[in-house]
Amino acid sequence: MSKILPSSVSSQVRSVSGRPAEASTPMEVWQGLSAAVVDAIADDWYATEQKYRAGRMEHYFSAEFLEGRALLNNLTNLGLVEEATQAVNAFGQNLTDVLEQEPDAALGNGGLGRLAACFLDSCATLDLPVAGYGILYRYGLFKQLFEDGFQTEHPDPWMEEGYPFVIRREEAQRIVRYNDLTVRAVPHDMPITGYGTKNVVTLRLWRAEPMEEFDYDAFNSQRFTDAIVDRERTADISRVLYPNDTTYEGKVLRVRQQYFFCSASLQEIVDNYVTHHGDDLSGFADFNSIQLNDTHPVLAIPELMRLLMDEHHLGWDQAWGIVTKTFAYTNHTVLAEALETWEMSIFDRLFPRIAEIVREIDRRFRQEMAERGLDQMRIDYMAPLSGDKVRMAWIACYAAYSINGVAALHTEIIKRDTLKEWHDVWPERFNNKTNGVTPRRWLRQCNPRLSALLDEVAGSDAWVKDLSLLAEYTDAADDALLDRLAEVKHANKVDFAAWVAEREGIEINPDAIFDVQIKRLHEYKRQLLNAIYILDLYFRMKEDPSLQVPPRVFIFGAKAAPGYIRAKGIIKLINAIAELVNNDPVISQTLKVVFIHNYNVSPAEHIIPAADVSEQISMAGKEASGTSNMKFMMNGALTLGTLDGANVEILDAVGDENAYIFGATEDELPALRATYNPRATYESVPSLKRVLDAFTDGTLDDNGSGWFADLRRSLLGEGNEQADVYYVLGDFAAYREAKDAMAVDYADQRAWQRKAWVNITRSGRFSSDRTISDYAKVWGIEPQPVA
Ligand code: AZC
Repeated sequence: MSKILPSSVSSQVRSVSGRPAEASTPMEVWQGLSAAVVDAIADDWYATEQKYRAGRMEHYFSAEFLEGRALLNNLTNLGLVEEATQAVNAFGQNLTDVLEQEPDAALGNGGLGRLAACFLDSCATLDLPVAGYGILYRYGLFKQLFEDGFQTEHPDPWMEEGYPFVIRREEAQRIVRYNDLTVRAVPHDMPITGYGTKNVVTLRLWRAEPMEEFDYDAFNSQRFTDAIVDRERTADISRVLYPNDTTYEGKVLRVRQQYFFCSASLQEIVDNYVTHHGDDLSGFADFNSIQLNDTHPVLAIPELMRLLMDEHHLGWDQAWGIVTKTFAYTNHTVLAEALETWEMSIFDRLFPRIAEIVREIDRRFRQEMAERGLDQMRIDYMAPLSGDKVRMAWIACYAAYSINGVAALHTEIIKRDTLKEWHDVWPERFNNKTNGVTPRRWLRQCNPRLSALLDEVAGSDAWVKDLSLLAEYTDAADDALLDRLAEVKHANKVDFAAWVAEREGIEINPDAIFDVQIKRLHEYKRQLLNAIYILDLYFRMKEDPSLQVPPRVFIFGAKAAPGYIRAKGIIKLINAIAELVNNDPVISQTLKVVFIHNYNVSPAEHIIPAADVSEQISMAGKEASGTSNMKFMMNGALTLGTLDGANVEILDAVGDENAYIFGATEDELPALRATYNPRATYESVPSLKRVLDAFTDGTLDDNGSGWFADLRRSLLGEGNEQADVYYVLGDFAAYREAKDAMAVDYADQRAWQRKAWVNITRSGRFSSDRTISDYAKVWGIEPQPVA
């Protein structure tokens, strides 16, 4: 393994700051140390790239890569943490402070984007010939602040101060043409290191740049604004992740973005094929496979058709034959709104040739299905075009050689409901790939204390590359070991309490139960159920001051989509409950509510190692998989959850006695819903009325927004709106019972630690290494270690 020399660190720092290393700021040290890491891996990265490009490769297309911070992750993977610590200590700096300078690369929204990042880590660690392709957004996911408890959104210019982990590759630029605009796609490569290997995977992020910096003539004739119009239109393409698409122009921009990175990536992949195998493209699919991470990159399908036919002169049938051996598609959600559809007029406006190809795909699809004997109604339902809409998921299902869901239950649901019609025609295309998370970032790096204990128990760090090894030690949990585990958790909680005090200004008790729900804010995830529980507990304690309640801290982290008012209402509600609870002189001795603002990858690294309870309480059938559930489990938190997504498999791994499962199951819900009356539940479940009435009776203040009344209405119904779509009130009694029982169980610390240990040691199958090994079979690739 290459080592960074301390002299190289200080000279890199000096070249960044122009001052002696001792006099450089922590930010400059971060820059210099990061540059030294890139220097250390440069040869291996190049060697990997050369090797991969010559053989069969998998290309992972994703609109999101939620990488988070890179420096510590790279140091961990390369085994350089100790050396880096000494190097910066040598000039009077402290590594922890330096690491805190790094902005998160938040080029993603949530689970889907973080999954892509975990996958690349696993591909690197397993030496698999894979590259990632996406967009270098100038602004990552918005920065969240709270003002009076309301979420406000602010830009996140994460690269503005320079970012050593992306390398601009000007020479590898491609041209992307729209009907109304031609742009340069300039690749910016991010090295993704693996643990204990020389292989370095490339994440290629495209940035849109104008053909010309500005219109010189226009500028010279003092038409200054005209001179930069095209430059700004171009920059818009890679300016932000998920621009607001509630307007037509917003949709046009999204489609432009999607085409942008698909076209640039495919041009490169096709060129690379030609370089290595000549310009007969018929063998393309022997060397290339492309995973479509949800529907955002589905435009790659007609774009590859275009490249093969128009640039390489293949006929339709031959091109389609290649395309249908190249693409695989992952579905990440059963929520209808996420199955993208676009107006055909957008395609006609931006790229008439792609529009024409999509029409032809539609025509041939209809013909093929008619020949198979499908009835007209079904054909109309499944066809890529419907009226003026293009259905991206349907195109993916038609073209893909493999279609997968992200947890066993989810895959069953897509086969049965969401994608049933496709499953009827092509059952052999469907397969499950239960998600996983990388144990490097989510255990080794974020929880050094537990890591050290595991090294000791297992006698080496081999578990970091093969998490299933830990299963051998489930029974090793004697009192001495459990004492150590308790010390680790307690120390993590003390650290976390200090972090919360500093970041949020709230004092929390490290001996309390840390009960955590961190994920995007969405009604189906039911943060509202958690909030209702807390408010109910507050009232119970007010009512009966003698009630025995162990100290508890309820921790939230969540961003709401800027246009999703009801989700923002839930944030405001939780903040209002926090006000109420944290400022009550008596109750706050026992309970605290903390809403971590601007939840992101690096806050998660602070929160998860300190958690006792992992809230995974979505309405059954709605959370495709979940991945924080896996991170918590690895770090010894117990799941409090419904039988949804990967919770089902977590329960299977740990056994009933090591998790808290409650609520209606996916197969029970239809019957329950048929007779469900939320108003009757509100009247009959003890205290529920008291809680919901507190939304609007002045107990909680929504600053006149009317949002709390809206939340109450969403649960109880009014007018035509369907009430309590996500069965919050229906599951409340079961949730309260499970959560109360859990709090009682916590008092028996020895038993609790034993459960935590079972969770840690049985988390092996939730390593993304396992997931990626499964994908590698679908992709037809083998490890290619560089010498
Ligand atoms: C998420 C799912 O909601 C989550 O359950 C899953 O774990 C994750 O993908 C990774 O598979 N979905 C998204 O983040 N986004 C979309 C569009 O589905």
